[in-house]
Amino acid sequence: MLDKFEIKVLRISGLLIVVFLFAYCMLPAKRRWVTECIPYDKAYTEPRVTKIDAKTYQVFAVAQMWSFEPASITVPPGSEVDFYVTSKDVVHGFNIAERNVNMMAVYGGISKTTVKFPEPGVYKITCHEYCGTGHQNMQAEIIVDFPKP
Ligand SMILES: [Cu+2]
Repeated sequence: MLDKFEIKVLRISGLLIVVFLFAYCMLPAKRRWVTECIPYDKAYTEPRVTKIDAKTYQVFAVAQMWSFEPASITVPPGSEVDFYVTSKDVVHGFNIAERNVNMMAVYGGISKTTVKFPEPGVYKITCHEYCGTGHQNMQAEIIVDFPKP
């Protein structure tokens, strides 16, 4: 039998869950910032950057011990970039701290998110899941810069 205090805690917890789910559902889809999981396809495992139009890019990033490919990505300011991330071996992380990106790179899975880069700069991509002895060196960068004439 539950005592009064336990019932109170359960009610408050349930209420918090309901408030959270309600708030989440009320957010517009664009602000939810949840990584999409895409059905696995070998086409995503080839690292590349594809230009869709002047301001839209697709990056197919592959993580492996202990690097990301492509290691350097250059896009112009104001670009919107779709990242498709997978792994060749173990579980890695894909973190762009300045743009609030936090994804997992999992073998056999594709994680997708869309990020805008309004300002010029160098944005570091780091692995934030411990993946072995070379983990601390696992970095890549996104260079947001105006195209050279
Ligand atoms: Cu790592």
